[in-house]
Amino acid sequence: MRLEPGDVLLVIDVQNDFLPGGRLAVPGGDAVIGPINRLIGLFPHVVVTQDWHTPGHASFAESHPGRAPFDTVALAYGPQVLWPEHCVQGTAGAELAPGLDATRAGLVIRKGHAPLVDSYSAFLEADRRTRTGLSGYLRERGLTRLFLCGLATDFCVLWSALDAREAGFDTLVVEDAVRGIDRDGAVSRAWSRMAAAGVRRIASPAITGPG
Ligand code: VGL
Ligand code: ZN
Repeated sequence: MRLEPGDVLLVIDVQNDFLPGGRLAVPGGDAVIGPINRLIGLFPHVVVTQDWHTPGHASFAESHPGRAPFDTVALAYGPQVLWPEHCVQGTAGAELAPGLDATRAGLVIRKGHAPLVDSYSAFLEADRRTRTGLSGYLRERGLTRLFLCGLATDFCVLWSALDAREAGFDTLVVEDAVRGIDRDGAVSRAWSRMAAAGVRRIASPAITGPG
């Protein structure tokens, strides 16, 4: 597939805490960096997201006495899975992976920074009302086709892809440039949900530059 001027690469949460050795390590998470760096070199536009939580964030198990990671609790907006503390603003774990060549990114969008609201999606917080501004940015810049990559397939990539479709963007996920947490088969369910929403799947070697 040859890239066009309205194409944007959306690099989701390639941050230290999601890599092996991090607080919420995604198995094989570091394997996405090589393919993503190649794609960054090809795309006319690159946007990066960063999970960026306040200390004591409501999505952390540590913030709910007696609860453990991966339990589900009820928050004001509905059910919330609890995670080990991760990607706290300003910490080394929240930094982009040092091997990620993010210098060409035109926008870094930070999400999950409201203390009581999580945000898997790059577009819409977990209250499903508060917008991050990303769809406005993409529209103002005339960007219409989104290629998603990064971590994790079954959470932030999934929710971002579904919301991208909801917002009317042509949406593809780069299958070899994502990895999932994959508890209880969540990755295969994520692929099914994305396919049902009209998200296409592509392999990174099939993507070639615009010229
Ligand atoms: C993510 C769980 C919690 C992700 C972020 O990037 O997929 N997952 N926060
Ligand atoms: Zn998070």
